[in-house]
Amino acid sequence: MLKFKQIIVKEPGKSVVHGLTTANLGQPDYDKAILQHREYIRVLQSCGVEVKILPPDEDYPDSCFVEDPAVVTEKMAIITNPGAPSRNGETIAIKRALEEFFDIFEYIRAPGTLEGGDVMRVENHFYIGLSNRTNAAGANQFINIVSQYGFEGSVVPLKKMLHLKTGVNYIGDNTLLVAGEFIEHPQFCEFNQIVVDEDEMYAANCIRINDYVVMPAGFPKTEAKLVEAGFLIKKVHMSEFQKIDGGLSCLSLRF
Ligand code: CIR
Repeated sequence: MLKFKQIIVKEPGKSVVHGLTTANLGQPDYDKAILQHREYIRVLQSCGVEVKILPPDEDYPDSCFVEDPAVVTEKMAIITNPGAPSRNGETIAIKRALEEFFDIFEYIRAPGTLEGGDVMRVENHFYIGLSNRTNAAGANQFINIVSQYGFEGSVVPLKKMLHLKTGVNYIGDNTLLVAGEFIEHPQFCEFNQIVVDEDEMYAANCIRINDYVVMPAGFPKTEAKLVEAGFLIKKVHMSEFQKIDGGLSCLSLRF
C-alpha cells in the first residue's frame, strides 16, 4: 500500500451552496460545510500526513472537490479536462497549486474529458470509469500517459453512478468497498469485496490513508463490516458535501 505524506484540500467558498447536484437533500449549509471541512482536515492530519489548504474560489462552487481536476502520482501530476462545463476552469488553480510539489505535468485534452473521481488506483493499475464526465477519448489519453510511467490502466463503463469512485473504492489489502452496479462486477472479481448496502450507498466512498480507512460518519452497517474485516476506522461528518454529490475522496488529492 502506498504511504501518503502530503494532502491538498481547498476550502469551500460561500458559493458551495450552488454546487452541482443530483441528490434530493436540499442545499448545503455553508457554516456547517466549513466545520465539516475542518474536521476532515484534522482527521487526515491524524493519519500522519501534511495538509496544504488552498483558499476558496467563489467562481467555482464545486472547487473544494479537488480530486476531479487533477490526478496525482509519485511520478507526475495529470491535469484533467473535467466534463462538467461549470467545473472545467478549476484546472487552472489546481495546476498552480501543484507546481509547488510536482515538476512533471501531463494533460488530458479536448475532445477527451476526464474527472479524477473516475480514476481508482489499485497499486500500479488505474481503473477509469466511463461516465457522463469522463469519455473514452479522455480515458484512452489517460492510459497512454500512465503507460509511459510504468503504470497500467483499463476502463470500466458506468451505468448509473456519477463517478467510478461513487460506488467502488480500493481500501488496501486487496480489498474493495463495492456498492450498486459494482457488486459482483466481473472486472473486480479478483478482489476481496466488502458490500455496501443500498441504504448506505454513500459510504462506498472511503479513503485509505496510511494505517486508516477514513469513512463518512453515520453508516453503522458499513462501519461494522470494515471493523469486522480488520480495518482501523476514522470517521468524518460529510452531510453538507453529500448534498452536492461530494464523496469523501473528492475533497482531497493524496500523494
Ligand atoms: C459535481 O457534481 O461535480 C460535484 N457536485 C461533486 C463532485 C464529486 N466528486 C467526486 O466524486 N470525485
